[in-house]
Amino acid sequence: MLWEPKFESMERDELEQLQLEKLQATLNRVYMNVPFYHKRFDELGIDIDSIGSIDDIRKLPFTTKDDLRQNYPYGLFAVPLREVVRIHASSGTTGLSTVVGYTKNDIRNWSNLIARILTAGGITKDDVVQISFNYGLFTGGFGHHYGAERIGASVIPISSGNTNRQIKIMQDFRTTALICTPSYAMLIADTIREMGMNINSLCLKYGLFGGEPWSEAMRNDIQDKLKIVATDNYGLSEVMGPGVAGECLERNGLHINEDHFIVEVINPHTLEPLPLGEIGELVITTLTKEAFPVIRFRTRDLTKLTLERCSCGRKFMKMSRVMGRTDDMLIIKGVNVFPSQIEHVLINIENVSPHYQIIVKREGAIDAMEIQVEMSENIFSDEMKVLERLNKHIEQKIKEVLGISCRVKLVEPKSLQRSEGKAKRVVDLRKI
Ligand code: DLL
Repeated sequence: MLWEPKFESMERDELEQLQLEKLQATLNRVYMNVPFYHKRFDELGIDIDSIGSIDDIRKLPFTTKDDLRQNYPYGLFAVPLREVVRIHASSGTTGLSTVVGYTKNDIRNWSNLIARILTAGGITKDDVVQISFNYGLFTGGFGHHYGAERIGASVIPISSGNTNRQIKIMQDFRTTALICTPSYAMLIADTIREMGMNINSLCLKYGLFGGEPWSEAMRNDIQDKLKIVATDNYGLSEVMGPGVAGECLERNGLHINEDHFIVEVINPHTLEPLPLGEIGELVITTLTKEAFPVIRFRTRDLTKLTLERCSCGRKFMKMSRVMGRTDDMLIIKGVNVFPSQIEHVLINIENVSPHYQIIVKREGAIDAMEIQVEMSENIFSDEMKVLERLNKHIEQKIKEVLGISCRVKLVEPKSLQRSEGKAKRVVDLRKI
């Protein structure tokens, strides 16, 4: 267990003082050691000594994923490579990958923060933790691994994939906690059902899921099927990896590790900061990272913040589950569409499963959206008439919510590709 009330339950004024000191140290570090920040602050006439309060952070420029790419691979490192003990990178599916580094201290801090989040999610040294995130350049596998060892749990570093083997190991090794993406947890749960295995023959108690967006309905489904308590866990490689924020057992928002990060929510169009409670883009500044500090990094993730008291005793601010990404937004026939809106409609309709894929095409000069939705087993063999009615019903509901029409195609149960990592919900053929 790692429960650090000295930090996690710190009073606000004390916390802000600590944040300010660490922010000043971080600004010095990047100004001295990273030519990119040095040049940018000079160009904008920013004197880092003038940052005398947390609110002054607004005087600083944002850092974007493009800035990281332009400095590929090591341009934004703030220490010489010989002090770097670990390198991770994003997959690079949307362009050149971004590369991040960690010093020994960074790894220690990272492990501690993951340990806190595992503890908040119910995991202790008595647990057998199966880590089914990919081990490799992705931060999910190794990040959780070090944190789970830090609390003294028994770690099974199985990595992702080979679902039947995952389940056998889970049964034979008496796994009590599962750590992976929510979509992989769902695939594991469905596979257990198909195998006809009695879930009570497993010892699972907790699940920590993250790395991609998921809904409350999906949480309920996973909790029911696996008979576990499932918590949400958020992070991104540019800032650290997992370990930025995680839910406690109250399961009502993710506590942000504010002694290591300053978070803001901004309007993604005007770039102005938004008050607590308003939905906008999350911006993160690291306070303790040595090898790869980032200043006001624009995450593109949409969320809102709250300072409401939590029954668990942690006083760190909470962020709501990520509601989507600013770059997830599809513009179809001029209308802004988020995949999460479509998911929300589907979840509230009976006889369809939560598995769907959105395909966007251009027919002539006009955008066309097709949503492929898996039927549930119990309706699959019904008459055509019933299926047609369901089809029309979904199309109508989506039109009500989005204001544009789409084509819904009901597909057979289990026909859409399942994911062992992050699910791919959108196929936009217009870009090809
Ligand atoms: O996905 C780090 C991570 C691994 C977090 C495992 C939690 C668990 P990246 O590959 O850089 O890093 O992807 C980061 O994934 O900006 C979000 O858009 C999304 N994301 C991560 N966690 C969540 C979550 C890891 N809990 C990007 N809910 C982020 C929603 C999430 N989206």
